[in-house]
Amino acid sequence: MAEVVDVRARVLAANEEAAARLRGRFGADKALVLNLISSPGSGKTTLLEASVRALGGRLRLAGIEGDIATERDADRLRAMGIPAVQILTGGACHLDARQVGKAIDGAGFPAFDVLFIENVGNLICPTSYDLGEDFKVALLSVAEGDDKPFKYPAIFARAEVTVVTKSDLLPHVTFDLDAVRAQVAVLNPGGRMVVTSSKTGEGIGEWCALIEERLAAKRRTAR
Ligand SMILES: Nc1nc2c(ncn2[C@@H]2O[C@H](COP(=O)(O)OP(=O)(O)OP(=O)(O)O)[C@@H](O)[C@H]2O)c(=O)[nH]1
Ligand SMILES: [Mg+2]
Repeated sequence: MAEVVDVRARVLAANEEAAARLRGRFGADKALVLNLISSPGSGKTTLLEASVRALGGRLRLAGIEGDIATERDADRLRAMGIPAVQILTGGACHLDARQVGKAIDGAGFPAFDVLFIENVGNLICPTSYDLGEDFKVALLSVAEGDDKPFKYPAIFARAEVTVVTKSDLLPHVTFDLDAVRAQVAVLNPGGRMVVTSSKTGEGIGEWCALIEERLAAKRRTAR
């Protein structure tokens, strides 16, 4: 058991080093990097498509898509006109910083202002792996149940932003937005919550404004 703990600690330490190198690189480029984490099907790629529609004319965007299999999500972003690369983990339930570094080196992306990293769909293992991002984003769709922040506390505590997705479905499901807001406030007192629907556009303006504010702040402070 002690050996398992030791190996895990070493893996995480190596990841931290790779993440620190990436963070230095993103800082030098003054590029904002988001790490999106949620259960499968919560609406990560659809939110990115809506974000590209809203921000694409003003900002240079790029995407890294993490999945077990298929190029589908990277294809969806490329179809929106932004450069995107797919990382296939072949079974691993999260992305790590070395994979992200290799993907960027191999992709030959043109310079970007904002890089979206969509992690493998899963609320648990991606939480521990720093990808050099500026902040993590936890997505929770209204179809998943309003008890999830307290059931999966690590991600909602670490994500600077919680995006509730699929708000257009609220009339059809039992989901108490205030209960979710209260759980997120307990887990992450400084965190923000944005309620969105990529279908109706609700909250997309607020979400994109948040990205633009964070990018502007990074440009002011990054050296
Ligand atoms: N009604 C509604 N459906 C949505 C919304 N956003 C996404 N969906 C649907 O939810 C399904 C999953 O969306 P994706 O964006 O592929 O979800 P994902 O989180 O990227 O999924 P994985 O990459 O497999 O983890 C699709 O059928 C979308 O059309 C929304 O705002 N409202
Ligand atoms: Mg996706």
